[in-house]
Amino acid sequence: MMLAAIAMSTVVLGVVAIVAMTKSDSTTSSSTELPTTISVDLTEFKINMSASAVKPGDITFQVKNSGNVAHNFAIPLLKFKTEMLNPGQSVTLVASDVAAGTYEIRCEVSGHLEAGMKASLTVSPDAPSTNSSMTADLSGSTAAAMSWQEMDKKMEEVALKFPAKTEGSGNSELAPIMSDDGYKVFNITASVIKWEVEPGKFVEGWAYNGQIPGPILRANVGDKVRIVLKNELPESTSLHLHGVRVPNAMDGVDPYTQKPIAPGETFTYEFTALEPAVGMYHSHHNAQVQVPNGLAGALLIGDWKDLAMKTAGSRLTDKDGKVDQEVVMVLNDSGTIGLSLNGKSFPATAPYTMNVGETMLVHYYNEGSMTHPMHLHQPSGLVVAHDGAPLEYPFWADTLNVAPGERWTVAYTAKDAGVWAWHCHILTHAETPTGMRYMVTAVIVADK
Ligand SMILES: [Cu+2]
Repeated sequence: MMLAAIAMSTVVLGVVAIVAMTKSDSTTSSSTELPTTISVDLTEFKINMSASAVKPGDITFQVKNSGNVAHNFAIPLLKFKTEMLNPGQSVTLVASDVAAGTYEIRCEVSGHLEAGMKASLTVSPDAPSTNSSMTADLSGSTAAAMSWQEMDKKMEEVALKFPAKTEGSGNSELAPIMSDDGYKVFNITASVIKWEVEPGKFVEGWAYNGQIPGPILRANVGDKVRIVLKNELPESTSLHLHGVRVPNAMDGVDPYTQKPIAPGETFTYEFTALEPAVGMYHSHHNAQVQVPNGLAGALLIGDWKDLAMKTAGSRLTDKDGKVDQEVVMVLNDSGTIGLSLNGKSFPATAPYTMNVGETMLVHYYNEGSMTHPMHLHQPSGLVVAHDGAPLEYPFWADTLNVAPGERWTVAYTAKDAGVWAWHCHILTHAETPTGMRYMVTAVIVADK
């Protein structure tokens, strides 16, 4: 993996984005400069910046709206601006190759400039070193304060912590209770919990049965399934069975197919599993908040170990023609959980173990808001199903784009022993100047 030059904080609620900006015409490019980061706080009616003078080059603006109404952050001379940010929302933007000069900054909401939301940024080779503009709270953005030796040391420290122990883990299999009327019953409670995303970093997670992702539910084709959802959240919710064939009344789309499940209430979803599925269950109410905050899990219908091998035919070099383990990997990038694999950020992600000749079946689930090209370094992957439909023509991929809402099922057969990195290949989702972070884990292959 390469070093990512720009790191971003994902602790914040709301959207996190990185947008490359257009450059100004001037020539004072400074590719050798270390990255400059300026924290910007928007309130009524002020723009506070952690630095007002910086050296020319790329400038990362970490903009937060701490006010009570919508604001944006604009540098008209550079044709540079953020989207409108709602209260509490943050965004990270990069202005590339900013030349020396004085730049006026403003909020573009009508009347806000006049009310005081303006500032000035001086870009000059004589500006103090970028160190002074660094802020302490931003994960991994302290590069400019470090020598390369310190950087190497920090990277090693993080790497050696893997796999770091944290409280809580998601994806445990929930055994159903058989009802008298022949249903497999899954009892699920949605509530807000403290969730340790990475060592020592606790966030407000929204969880099914205290887990992020929620417990894995399994059924066979032909089973009658009942999911009883109790809402202990501070707001209403509903549950959508994404990629699962259900009657319309069980689709979980309030207010159309049901009323919202109010706090304290319980709703029962019932259906017969008619077809194999690599399904998701997730909130469909205020979902842009509830899902990335953690309200999502896997619902697997059918024997996917068998289906995958039948689909693969003779393409895999597996030693006995059987899948040895089946795992679910839920990708996320926003909400309180942020960039993560199965609710955890490196080094708290769980590693996987295999022996040479064994096959691991992975169901990638994207419950986030961005596409993630997932890349496994060594074992070769045969993509066998998309969104729960076995492929007519399985194909090989070592890097696979998983878009929001998609599920891809990949069979990996281990060929060579070693510790093989497994990560999202948008490198700001995997690395920071202080080491690997976020969407990174490893497959440990033993030569047996
Ligand atoms: Cu990614």
